[in-house]
Amino acid sequence: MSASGSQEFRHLRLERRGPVAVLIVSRPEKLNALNRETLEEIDRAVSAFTADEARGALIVTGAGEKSFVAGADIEELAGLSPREAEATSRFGQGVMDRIERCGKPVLAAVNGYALGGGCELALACHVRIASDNAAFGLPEVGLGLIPGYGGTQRLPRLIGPGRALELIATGRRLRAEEALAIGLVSRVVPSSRLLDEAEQLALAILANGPLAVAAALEAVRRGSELPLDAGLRLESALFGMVSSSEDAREGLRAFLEKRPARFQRR
Ligand code: CO8
Repeated sequence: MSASGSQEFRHLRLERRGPVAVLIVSRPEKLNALNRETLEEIDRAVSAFTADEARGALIVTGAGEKSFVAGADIEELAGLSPREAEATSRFGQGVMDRIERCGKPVLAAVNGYALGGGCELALACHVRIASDNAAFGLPEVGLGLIPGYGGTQRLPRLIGPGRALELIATGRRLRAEEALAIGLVSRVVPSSRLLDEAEQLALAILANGPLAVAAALEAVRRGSELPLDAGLRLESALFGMVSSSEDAREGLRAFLEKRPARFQRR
């Protein structure tokens, strides 16, 4: 991620907080809705983050205090043929997949409306924390559509099919406290504290062995698609792999020597 990164984007801002990158979706006049160009920019920013060895974690948030991302851009959706709609859905799903598979922790700091594609963007992140004014929902059925950026698949895996179907079929909006109660987010904090809390959480993750964190992300992601016995085998295989790293040797030695570990990502 270059120092002049933010100049490369029209609808994003990129900031750095030490080892943490912050991607701010910024189309405030449209409540940060995802048009095609914004999705493409997110894709580029995530791939730059993935390649950037100096940045270990990414926070995704929205500009302003009102909205994280208010969905896909409805004006653009209205002009799509069925074939284009399917292709757009596949493209958006690919962007979300690349976030989920980037190998480093991605945290959504949900600072207001996370509706439709915005909720799906948050779902593709590994950790979600919300400000107390956040509102979540998959309102697509109210537009005569269904979620198309992974919502019908990731929401049930996260909160269970019964609750997910209720939310998807009614399209109703839920506030931060309810999102916390059903496990859609793991923390709710005052709006003014949101980015600091997300950064603290990112730094707490970064204090650990990066190869171990990457293996844990992979175990949880791939394991959620496997039967239990295959998931357990995957866990053991990754455990064996991580155990052979210098970082694992250093982590164990540091504990025994009663000192903090110095992980080197190898
Ligand atoms: N797309 C385009 N423009 C939007 C969107 C959006 N999703 N959301 C808000 N805006 C625009 C408004 O049109 C308005 O623009 P303008 O000032 O030019 O009229 C501006 O942002 C401000 O919005 P509001 O005046 O509506 O602000 P309010 O505070 O009154 O309301 C809401 C805020 C409740 C968030 C309201 O804007 C709203 O309901 N937005 C739409 C939410 C929604 O339905 N999202 C789901 C969209 S569909 C989707 O995400 C599908 C994803 C999968 C796609 C698959 C590919 C084919």
